[in-house]
Amino acid sequence: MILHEKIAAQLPEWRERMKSLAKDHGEVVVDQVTVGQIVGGMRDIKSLLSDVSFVDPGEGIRFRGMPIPELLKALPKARAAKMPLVGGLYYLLMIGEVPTKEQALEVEAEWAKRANVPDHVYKMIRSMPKETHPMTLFAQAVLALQNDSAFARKYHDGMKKDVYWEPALEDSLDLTAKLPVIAAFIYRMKYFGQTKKPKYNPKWDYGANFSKMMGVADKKGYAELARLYFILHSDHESGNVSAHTMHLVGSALSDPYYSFSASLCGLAGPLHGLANQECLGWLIDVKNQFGGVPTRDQLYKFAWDTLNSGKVIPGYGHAVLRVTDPRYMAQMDFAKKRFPEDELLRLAELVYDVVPQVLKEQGKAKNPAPNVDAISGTLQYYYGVREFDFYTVLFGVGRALGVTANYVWARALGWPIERPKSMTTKMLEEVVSKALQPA
Ligand code: NMX
Ligand code: MLT
Repeated sequence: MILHEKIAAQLPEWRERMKSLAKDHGEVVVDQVTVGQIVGGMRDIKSLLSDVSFVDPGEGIRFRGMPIPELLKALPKARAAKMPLVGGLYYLLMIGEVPTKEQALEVEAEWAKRANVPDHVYKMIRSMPKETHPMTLFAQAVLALQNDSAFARKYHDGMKKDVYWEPALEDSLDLTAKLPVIAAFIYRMKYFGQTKKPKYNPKWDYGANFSKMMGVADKKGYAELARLYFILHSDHESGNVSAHTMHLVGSALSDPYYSFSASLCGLAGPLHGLANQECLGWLIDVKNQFGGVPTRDQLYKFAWDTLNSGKVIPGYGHAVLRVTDPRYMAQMDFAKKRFPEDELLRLAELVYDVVPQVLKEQGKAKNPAPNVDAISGTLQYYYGVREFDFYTVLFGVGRALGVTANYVWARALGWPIERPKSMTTKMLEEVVSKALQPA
């Protein structure tokens, strides 16, 4: 399979680079750690390595070195589509080169072959209480697939370290192929009571299949959105909760299913992926309170009321970014071209005008600009996916692409189990006292 061949061809050089860094330059100092960083969520400590994507605080994400506008232009497109094939993005994340259309379609064909979801997974989802959150169902479904892990099987049979990446790639392809099917099943079952298994059609690409399986009315429009959505949410370097969880759990040689299920549990937190559900809830609250798009002054007061009640304004702020998230801009651009008059979109635009000012006045958030979640729900809502507690599942389908690419490379380069060192508060206070003593 094409991804296997391409990774195998690149491996000797990458392994040499890693060896040289570890053996010849292991003592070179990269960063220092302050007390503030230890008690402040390890912000900005340069201690992770990933070549799949990088977030520049002043510019935003680059996928394999490519900013979003360049990426959307360069990747091959599905027939009669403006948005790229998701298979092309997966090729780029895994291999680091823009694929030809044939190469992107090879990945798509591989997904079509692997999209069959075992019966016991459907049974398990169907058996859960009706009110179960879709993210719980999604994480459980991924775990239920673990039984079929090639990585776990081969590890227990006794596999050599230098081939770990091969079953890791197999599992990653199987997993990413099944996720849109499982997500669509959860959607149709939970909100419409439909328990039929969705069918993945090999004639269509990943985005088109997802839109058909979801059963939205405007299937063409939604397929375009699905392609864009999965691409934009695929990766955000390695330090965010979902990516780092995948990496950490994977470093114990837990297989991709265990690792990704854990990653999804992190994504389900309201400060991370669940913010997209919270965002749309907040917009709808505004709309309901004012019977439509409010005035600037009304929105200004509503935003302050949110802050004064002790809540965050979802979709705004970021741990790394210090500008408007380019993923927000790409989605805004998509929406403005297709439905500029939509009421919720006009409201989201007004929020963009007002909330950064409110956050600046409050003076706490380091970045008062919107992140990816501030707008993604507005687009889903327009196409009829209005059950907003489902939105984080969509984020999860996309995020799998980046974190599995990182997983495969971590195994290919033989990275060790992750194990940072902790200290006690007393020890930290002693470090501070020592630093304060006159020399
Ligand atoms: N609304 C209100 N307060 C905020 C916001 C916001 N949108 N963003 C940051 N702050 C506060 C933050 O709670 C903290 O307060 P305190 O000192 O009382 O603890 C203070 O500003 C400093 O926080 P920062 O250093 O700017 O942000 P941090 O790196 O700690 O957190 C987020 C980053 C993204 C968790 C934070 O901005 C936030 O809670 N945003 C709203 C939730 C959200 O949109 N999350 C999605 C992020 C993207 N994603 O998809 O994962
Ligand atoms: C993400 O996409 O993971 C979020 O923007 C959070 C982050 O990068 O910290």
